[in-house]
Amino acid sequence: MRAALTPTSPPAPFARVKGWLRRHRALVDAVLVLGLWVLFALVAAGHVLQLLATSRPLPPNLLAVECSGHDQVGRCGEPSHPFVVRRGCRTVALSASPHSVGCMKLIHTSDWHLGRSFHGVGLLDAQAEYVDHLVQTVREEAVDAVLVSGDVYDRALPPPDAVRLLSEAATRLIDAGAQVILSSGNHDSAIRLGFASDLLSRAGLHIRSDARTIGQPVVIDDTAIYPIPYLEPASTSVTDALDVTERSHTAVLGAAMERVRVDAAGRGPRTVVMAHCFASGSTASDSERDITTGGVAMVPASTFDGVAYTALGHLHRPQRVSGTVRYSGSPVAMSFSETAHTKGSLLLTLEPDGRVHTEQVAAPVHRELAVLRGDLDDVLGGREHAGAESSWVQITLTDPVRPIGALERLRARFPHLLQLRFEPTGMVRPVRSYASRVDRREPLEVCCDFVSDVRHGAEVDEAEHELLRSALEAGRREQDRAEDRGRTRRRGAA
Ligand SMILES: [Mn+2]
Repeated sequence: MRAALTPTSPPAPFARVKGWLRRHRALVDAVLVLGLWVLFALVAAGHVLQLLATSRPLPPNLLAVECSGHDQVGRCGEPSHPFVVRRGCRTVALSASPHSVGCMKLIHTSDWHLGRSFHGVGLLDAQAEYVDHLVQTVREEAVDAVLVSGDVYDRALPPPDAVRLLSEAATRLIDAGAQVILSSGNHDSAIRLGFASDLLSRAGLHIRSDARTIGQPVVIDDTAIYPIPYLEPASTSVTDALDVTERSHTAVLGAAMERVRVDAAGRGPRTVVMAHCFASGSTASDSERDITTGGVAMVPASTFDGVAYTALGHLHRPQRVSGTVRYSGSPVAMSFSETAHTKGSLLLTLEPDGRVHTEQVAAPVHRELAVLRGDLDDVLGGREHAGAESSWVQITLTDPVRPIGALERLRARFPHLLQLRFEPTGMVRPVRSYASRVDRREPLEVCCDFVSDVRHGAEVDEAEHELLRSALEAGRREQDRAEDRGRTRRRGAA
């Protein structure tokens, strides 16, 4: 046979294995099925273990917010584990910080001026509306901290309603998941605002009004926030605390920032400063109490170099001084010069490398402002003024002769008329009274003009200007001190 002629070649190992497999088919099938089952069981057990280790029941009040391509971060308001990180359908952490997905969210606001009135009308309802909106924003955006850069109250001795509103605001913001950081402004009483601040900071309300604490940040995860209270250069407690001899805003803020930079050098890139001052390159409104005069109180924007973001207060118009130095502006308008402002807060998103994105979140408008000008008949009859009927209105009448009963007639159409002014046009310009000449002008400007007037027009020089400024400032501080001692000059008080 042909087969017998060629020697039988030994079967290849593959063929031998194949043969063996064919003979033991039942055994092979059993092993394969068992192996698959074991693998499946291991994977399943791994998942179950991982779920047991990381997944907890979701809090009912969870607010999930998309933060990156993979994870969602929400807040549940539980103090022990404020963050909930979800990956797919799993809860992967209950205590992780939002940094695990790269974002830290802050709200920058300032100049609440709680207790302020506007031409005799209290602004507390408007301010309470802003607080409601702020609490809602904190929840919706999962905000980590709310920064209020000074002028929390309108005056050293705030009215009881204003104190109640601040107390409620802090509680509600903390309940919504944010820490609250307040620094004092030139309107606040540092001591009064700073009451029990060490104790309150344990609950998430950080009040900084003492210059001696400058350089000690409020730390939230790896973000260091340095509140700088308003620094009055004429106050020895300020200059002593900062160890400076030169009594200027630039000197005291420069020394404060030096302390901040020393501490920040040992920390990560997420550093934020809060300050209350007049930075050069910014624009004032009519409702800020003067801390500036002839540039003396202006602080160069470069003072704040070296930190990721500077949250300024004092000016009521929202504005940008440089890319990372900004004013949030006041959330509520306090003068007719602010009619065109869009009021609100700044929502900051800090990236892990310290880059900051800012976005203005508009505040609710309690009542619009309107500024009208013209003859009485034009103002009363003008169809274009229909929108102003529900607004707080300032009207300037330009009739050559002051019309009789103008206020009553205007009030019938504009029930929220707050200010009526007369600027008659025509051949004869009546001599303006002192009251109208000094209306809406800063006291320092009036004093300087007075000096110049009695000197037959010779303007005040820089030294005289500075002298008048410090005299006025001393008077204001003395008035604050008098209020602090309870000796307010109330009508009828002994
Ligand atoms: Mn202010």
